[in-house]
Amino acid sequence: MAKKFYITTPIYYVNARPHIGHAYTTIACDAIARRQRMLGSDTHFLTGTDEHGQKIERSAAEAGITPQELTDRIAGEFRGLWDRMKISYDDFIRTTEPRHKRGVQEMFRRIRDNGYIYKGSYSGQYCVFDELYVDAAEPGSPCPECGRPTETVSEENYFFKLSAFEDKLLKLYTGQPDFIRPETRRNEVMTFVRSGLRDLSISRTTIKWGIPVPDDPRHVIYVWLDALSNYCTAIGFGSPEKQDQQKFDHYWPADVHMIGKEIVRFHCVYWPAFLMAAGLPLPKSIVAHGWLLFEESKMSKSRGNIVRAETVIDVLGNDALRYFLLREVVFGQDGSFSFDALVQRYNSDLANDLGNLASRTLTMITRYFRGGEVPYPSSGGARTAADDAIARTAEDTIASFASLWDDFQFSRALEAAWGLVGAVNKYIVENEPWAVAEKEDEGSRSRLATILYTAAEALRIVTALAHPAIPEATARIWEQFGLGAISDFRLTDLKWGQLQHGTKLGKVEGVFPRADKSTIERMQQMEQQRVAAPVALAAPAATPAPTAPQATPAATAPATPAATPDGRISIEDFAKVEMRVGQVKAAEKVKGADKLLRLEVDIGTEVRQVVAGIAEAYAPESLVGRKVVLVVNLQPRKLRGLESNGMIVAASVGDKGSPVLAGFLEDVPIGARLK
Ligand code: ME8
Repeated sequence: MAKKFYITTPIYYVNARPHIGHAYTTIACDAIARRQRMLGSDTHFLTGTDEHGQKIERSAAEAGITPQELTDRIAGEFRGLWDRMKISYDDFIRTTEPRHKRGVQEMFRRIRDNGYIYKGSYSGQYCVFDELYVDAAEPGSPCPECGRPTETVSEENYFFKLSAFEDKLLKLYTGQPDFIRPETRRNEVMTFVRSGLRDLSISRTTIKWGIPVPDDPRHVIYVWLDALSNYCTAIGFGSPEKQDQQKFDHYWPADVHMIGKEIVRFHCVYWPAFLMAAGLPLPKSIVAHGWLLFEESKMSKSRGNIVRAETVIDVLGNDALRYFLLREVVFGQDGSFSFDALVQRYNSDLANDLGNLASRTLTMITRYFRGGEVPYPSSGGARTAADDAIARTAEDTIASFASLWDDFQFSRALEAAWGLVGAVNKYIVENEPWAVAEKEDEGSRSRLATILYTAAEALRIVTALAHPAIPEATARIWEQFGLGAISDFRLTDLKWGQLQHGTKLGKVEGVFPRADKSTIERMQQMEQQRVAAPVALAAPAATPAPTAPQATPAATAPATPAATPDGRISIEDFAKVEMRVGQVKAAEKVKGADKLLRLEVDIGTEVRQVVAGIAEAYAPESLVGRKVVLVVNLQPRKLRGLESNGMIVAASVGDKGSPVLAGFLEDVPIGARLK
């Protein structure tokens, strides 16, 4: 029976749109899952979205929509992006689905029935951003994870007896050293647990947007118990159906939970403790990678320094993004993203090294051998030590690639594979098959056959190894080899000499067109346009651009972009937005909302009530009499029970996106339209 392999990404919060930080984890899992499938494992790859909790509730309120509307919209964006990126997930779980709710309640029940839940009262600090209870902190103290001020919560809660698991957890970390990877994270976790664990509040009464505690619906279940349980609920935990239970028994425990380093504590301390308390087996390993940095700090929505995956995949294709992230970032450590480094890596490793090897090897076989068939290598006089050296390097590469990849060292595994690419390119240059091809004698024909067979066989091996990392280009090279669908190939069989002579090549085409300076400019422009025109969460989701085109042959210009992938719109589209000059007649704070002001704005034909999120930047009295720009034809929406009829236009400035109102240097009449 095939070995089962179950791998998960974190489920991403729906308070922000996906960026390449999220794509990084998802790509790493996708690459691992693809290799497992090629090894013949019965693979299950889960991803999804985390949709409950105070953070989501607040993001929805700020956007003036219901939590359900927000979660539907952003979950759709995550899923849509993974589909465009051809992520091979087997299941996508949303924590608002009934199958999840049922499973989380069952998890709670089991932990309670086993005696690990009691009722108590919590009075202390809570970080809404990290959804984290902060022990031994003063009111207003910063969150130890993100530094934001914590909020004081005082409520009756259900508590989880986390303190009962200190010894068991330490035993787990020492007895199963691979449970937390890499080692540095394991050491941090052990230090944290050794310093003592306090019981954990696992319910809230002040939040509505969550899963009710079974038999006590005044409480909703703490968002991290809810979220972590997804790894079980998605594969059938808590379902009354027999086949779901069988599925759970089959796939659980997970082989790999892949996460970013900031959520190690939740996965390596809380999660195994919850599972032990529920009497369930523990995952085999939790693998934490570092952060993707952009402009020297962690790429994140709150810092406003994100890069969208769409920009890269529209311009350079999926493989370019995947290869860059897996090759450039040393897994486990932080790594920097930049458009320059991306294009440099793409040109050197993909367009030059692999792209050239593939196109010249396959083109020469088509040109020099009748019917474009793979020639038969000589075992006799036409064979040289250089041919054998390539065969040996290829065999060594297969072995080292496997051990590095299995150890999550993607960068070094790819480096090893590209070592083979480099060796074969050098071998071709040194053996000059184009010169040998000019001679017609039998010895030269045999030498030519040997050189090109050697190059082609090495190329086939690199293609199979690199497939999980760059699936699209490798699938095309495989087809050009005349070998059919690469996904049907079993990596377990991979060895030197499998390429059959007489294999008829397919049509040979370049796979990685070279990128030039304008490629970087195009990507930068696309990102600048996005920053200049941030789309509020409340706006309808943008229509996703069509899937990135296949890269065009090397001879042509860089991949043609999909229809308006740079986000340009027609003048007709712009004309739909009616912006007018208005004058603020009255302004006041909205009760209970730190960020909102209620304004009355005269737009010439009428006075509009507008609720705007500018209270932290403008005192209400400073606005009266001021001329502002108002989008007047937006559908009205309700914020904190007040109808808002229009949107004030402001620049979003700095890390926090502070609003700065648009205005005019000259005097402009009230009601004038902006065009
Ligand atoms: O934490 N670099 O969700 P989240 C690398 N819902 N990886 C990054 C990244 C960056 N700059 N930014 C995000 C949550 N990630 C919880 C998880 S799981 C039961 C619940 C990736 O939307 C990385 O995997 O904040 C990180 O752990 C995850 O996205 C955080 O996603």
